[in-house]
Amino acid sequence: MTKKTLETRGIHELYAEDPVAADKRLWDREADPLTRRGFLKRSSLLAMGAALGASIPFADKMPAGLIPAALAQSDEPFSITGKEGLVVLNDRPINAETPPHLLDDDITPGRHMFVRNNGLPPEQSSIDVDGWTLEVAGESCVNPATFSIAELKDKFDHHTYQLQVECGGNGRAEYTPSASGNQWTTGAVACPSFTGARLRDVLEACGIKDDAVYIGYYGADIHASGDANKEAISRGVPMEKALEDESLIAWAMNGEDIPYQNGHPLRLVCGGWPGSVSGKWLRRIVIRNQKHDGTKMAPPSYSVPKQPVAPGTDVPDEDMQTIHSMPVKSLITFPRSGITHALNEPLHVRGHAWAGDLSVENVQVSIDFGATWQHAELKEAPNRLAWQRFTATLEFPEPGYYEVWAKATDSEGVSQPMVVPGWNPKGYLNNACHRIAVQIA
Ligand SMILES: Nc1nc2c(c(=O)[nH]1)N[C@H]1C(S)=C(S)[C@@H](COP(=O)(O)O)O[C@H]1N2
Ligand SMILES: [Mo]
Repeated sequence: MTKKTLETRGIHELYAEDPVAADKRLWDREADPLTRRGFLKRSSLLAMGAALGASIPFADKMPAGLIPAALAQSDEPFSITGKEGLVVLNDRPINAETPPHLLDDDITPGRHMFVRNNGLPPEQSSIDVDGWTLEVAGESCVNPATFSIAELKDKFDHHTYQLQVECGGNGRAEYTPSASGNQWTTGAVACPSFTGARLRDVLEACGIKDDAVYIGYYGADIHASGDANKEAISRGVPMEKALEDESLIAWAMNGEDIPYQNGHPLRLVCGGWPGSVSGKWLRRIVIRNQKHDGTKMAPPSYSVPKQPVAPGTDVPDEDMQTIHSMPVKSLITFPRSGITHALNEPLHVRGHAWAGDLSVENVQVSIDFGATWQHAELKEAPNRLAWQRFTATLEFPEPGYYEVWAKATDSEGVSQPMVVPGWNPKGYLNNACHRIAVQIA
């Protein structure tokens, strides 16, 4: 399809026919900041409802093209309620990433946690916490059961862990040729503290048959097309990951309700793996006697080539494998890129490093484009699967333009690459070194 045809067709029409082309068309526009007006021009009523956090009962009476007053007042960059400061990459479905300097807290506050929606979340006003149920079933479940949130809290021990959640596509924007999907730069990662029941305790209470190999989740959100019978996503993890101490069915984040966009009132959290295994608005868990086969389980979703491929290669599904643990990575969260700093004052930099299922062994920083490196101070993680804080004090030889680079190495001796790693068709697993610009005056 030529660019011209893409531009002259209605986005919804195009979504129905060719979602990839439709998505591409939205990203092509990202050169322009996404303003409220821009957002509304291209949004369906469903997406508008999601942005307002409520449906529009008299939608059929709304004049075509009318922008709801709640959203129409300004041409300021569009922002999501409760997520101010995040950069919106897509509004259908809603996806927003966090600038590095807003990830500076040890424990990510709810308002700074990125949002990655594959479809349309349940309407906020329809979420009835007291009436919410979690069903546990599947062919490898001995005694299928349903729990209210109160029952989960009552029957199972409570556990709190700080857990890193990173979207498999974080860093996708750097791949060439470009990969379809949200053009995440560095901000699809967070490490809040989650409280809930251990997934293991709940599964064991329902009985796990000997042939169990996988679990799968289902959430209350629906497909981006608005078709209520189609799931947005239904993924899962092998039994070993599901049974880890840190795999939680969480009802709280940072001691409060989980933010609406992050899966209130209940979500699965399996830290260290692609964020897509941590199901939001959790309604149902199935114990499977085969690899879970829900929406977005099969390649190319969340899969990479089994063998490295040349950029741009068409990789057949059978040559792809599902991503498990995420690779070692780090992010400089202070100072903000682009600052000017005085020559005679040491510069204190800090950030976080994480390594999927592993821990981080060391972090090094460079001010000369990787020619020389110095060790940063690295803290231990508060618990397994949490990110680790690094700090370093830098001195600069003379005024001018510098970049600070950070490079983490995991407990198996594997380091972050300085350039974008192996190209893959969907642009997953970019763990290249993060860098910030510093002017020394
Ligand atoms: N029900 C449901 N769960 C979901 C998703 C979704 O769209 N629906 N997105 C997944 C993906 S791809 C990621 S990266 C994480 C993002 O979590 P967050 O939006 O809370 O940051 O949620 C995962 N869980
Ligand atoms: Mo994701």
